[in-house]
Amino acid sequence: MAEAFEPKKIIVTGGAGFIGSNFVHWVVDNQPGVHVTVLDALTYAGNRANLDGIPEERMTFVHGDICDAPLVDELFAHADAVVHFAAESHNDNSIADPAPFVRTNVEGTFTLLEAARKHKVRFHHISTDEVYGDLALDDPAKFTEDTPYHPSSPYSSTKASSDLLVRAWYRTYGVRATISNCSNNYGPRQHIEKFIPRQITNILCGIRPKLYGDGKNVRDWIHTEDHSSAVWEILTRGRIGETYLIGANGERGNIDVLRAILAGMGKGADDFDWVRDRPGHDRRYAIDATKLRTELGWVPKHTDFAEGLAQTIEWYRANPEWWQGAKEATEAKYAAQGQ
Ligand code: NAD
Ligand code: TDX
Repeated sequence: MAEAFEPKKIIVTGGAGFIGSNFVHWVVDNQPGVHVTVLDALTYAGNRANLDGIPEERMTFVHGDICDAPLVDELFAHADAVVHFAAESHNDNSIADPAPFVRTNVEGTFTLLEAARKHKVRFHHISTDEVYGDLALDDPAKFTEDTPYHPSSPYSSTKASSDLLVRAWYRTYGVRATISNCSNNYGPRQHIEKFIPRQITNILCGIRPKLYGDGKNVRDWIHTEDHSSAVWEILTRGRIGETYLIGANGERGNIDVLRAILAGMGKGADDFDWVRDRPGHDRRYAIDATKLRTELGWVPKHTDFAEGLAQTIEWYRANPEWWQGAKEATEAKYAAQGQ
């Protein structure tokens, strides 16, 4: 039977980013007795405005780095639990410049684990299905918790490294830790460097969408709100020392996702450019979330991808001030890479 845990004071690292901010809003909306302290360095991917509207008494925002050991130590002295989202998160950036990925994803996780060990703070680590490498397009298999680690990119190898640190700190020091490895998220407030928002904002700017390689790569899409509810279940009812895969049976080819965006925005099926492939590009990800569903009874709410995508398109259309400032530099960076 899963152990019950009722945290009252949680630290959310990376809470000003895409998934972290959606998680903070979810906690504030769904868990009335919980206070959240966000620790975020506000890198290019973090945005304080992502947390607008949250009442002051529910959240404290700390502008700081997860590698800052004295700061982390001070915050952990007053917390029951940490949910660790902070990371460098974009594969293409990791190929161009891996150094910040090693620092934040590996050293940052190490710094947090040391503080969790000292202050006996419950630790939930947010990771990715990319640690398992990729599957062939014609392979009926999906990733499970027993799939061997086989990361491909600098990004996914640093995430795999951080997972291994968490496992060691659980086994050696008894840190009360869990890990979740989730598939590709979509929804509001995702940085426009990522696939879905890049194409939506390209169309809104009159730029043609860009598809890598042959466009047949498959990603397993999950709405970020479903990721949030799954993380809460694991934090509060998951078994200590365990890993849970999070996914919602959302496998789709990139070209199919792009064509759905084009159709949803009144464009033709071929109104896009083929561009240079990502080096080492993973072919397919697919999650078997049986453990999470059967052990914790979790079910996703956003199972209609067309509806979730339409809402996401609408969010970018309605919030141009959120993304316009970053558009030119993001596209210039891609153009320099032939993408
Ligand atoms: P993001 O890039 O949108 O946000 C990352 C946040 O972390 C930003 O707010 C940034 O300011 C902060 N940050 C970065 N370095 C920091 C540091 N050194 N100290 C403190 N804060 C720092 O990322 P995301 O897409 O929201 O991903 C969040 C987490 O979820 C990551 O751990 C990622 O590996 C994981 N994940 C993402 C996906 C996905 O589809 N995006 C899927 C599975 C897992
Ligand atoms: O312009 C593009 N054209 C394109 O074809 C971009 C930006 C991407 N792609 C392709 C590459 C991937 O096959 O689309 C797919 C999705 O790309 P990303 O949004 O960069 O996501 P991915 O590399 O799959 O990684 C994401 O999911 C797992 C997150 O960024 C990671 O943080 C998470 O761990």
